[in-house]
Amino acid sequence: MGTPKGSETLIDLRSDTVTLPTEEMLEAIKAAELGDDVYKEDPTVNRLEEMAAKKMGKEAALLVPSGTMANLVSVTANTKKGDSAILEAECHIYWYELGGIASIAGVLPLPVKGVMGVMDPKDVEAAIRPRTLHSAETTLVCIENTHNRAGGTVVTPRQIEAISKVARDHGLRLYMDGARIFNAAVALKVDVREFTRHVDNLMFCLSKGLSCPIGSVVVGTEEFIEKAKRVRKTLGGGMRQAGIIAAPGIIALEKMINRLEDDHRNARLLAEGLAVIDGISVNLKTVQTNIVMLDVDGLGVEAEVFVDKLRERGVLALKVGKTRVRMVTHRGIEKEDIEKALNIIEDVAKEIRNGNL
Ligand code: TLP
Repeated sequence: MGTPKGSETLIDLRSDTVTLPTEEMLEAIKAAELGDDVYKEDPTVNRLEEMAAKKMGKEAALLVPSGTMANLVSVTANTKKGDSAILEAECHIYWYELGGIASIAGVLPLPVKGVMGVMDPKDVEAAIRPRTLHSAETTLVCIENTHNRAGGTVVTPRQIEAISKVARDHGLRLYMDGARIFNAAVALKVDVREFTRHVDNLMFCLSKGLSCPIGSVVVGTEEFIEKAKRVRKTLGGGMRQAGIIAAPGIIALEKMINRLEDDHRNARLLAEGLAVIDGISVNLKTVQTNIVMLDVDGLGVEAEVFVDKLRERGVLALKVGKTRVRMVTHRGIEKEDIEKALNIIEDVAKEIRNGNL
């Protein structure tokens, strides 16, 4: 792996998780009123949880340290050991979370292939395993919104409603990994509750496009959150003066949502620029929010080689498959950075095409 030249000019498109807190967030951390959250005595955490529940149109919420823990806590609290859960075959829970729902929650994942991250309700129905002497009873369906590996695609409120109908008809719960749910809401220009009303519970991340340093929030009924809190404690996620995490979270919910539109605009600009570079292919239909997936197969190299070459020139991207690369826009990446990145990518592609490896 090469060393980037002039680190001050790095354009980091690996993820929106690399965003740093704003000055206002750092001030809010300093000023936060604190208490012991395990005793429910941190006023800043309590305020964030109330705000989050209200914003999502649910009864209660719970702050957890990460999106991965939020998913594990939620799947565990929605199921019992030996149950099965239907999830989209490329979803984060299935791909990136070390199989925690199997190894810790004791849940059998039943992957269902979707189109652009969206499962067909008929396929969901067909995957349900009944309670018999032989099968792991299905009790949960999980959706991901926006869908990361599909390229930040939006599962529309209508599509959620259709899946929720199947879930309801069969007595299953519906959970949403809404790590980037505000990107979905901003993309469709609708209130986030349009996405949450048909799910039983969900999580969203503060630490991605919303720019917080740490934190995700699980949201659902009072009863579910009580259960989730016990699971969080079991996993070692009971935090003490967690107001220092909640304080920037409050600012994120108040001020950082609408600006996601800038990230979407930049992602579009990036995707359209990439799509016309010889040897790089992009499915523009999937570019709906702040994620761009590109394939470098046409250049005759693997993603790793391409990503390393970009890194040497100061552009950071993520390998997500043999020839697939992901780029994500976020606060701190401006239109000029996209233009600069495109020039560099075009140069690198040309070098590779000329056999200059
Ligand atoms: N995703 C990360 C990586 O793990 C790939 C990223 O850079 O996108 N759900 C979804 C849909 C996610 O994209 C992520 C993070 C998580 C859950 C987990 O969140 P964290 O990283 O806070 O555990």
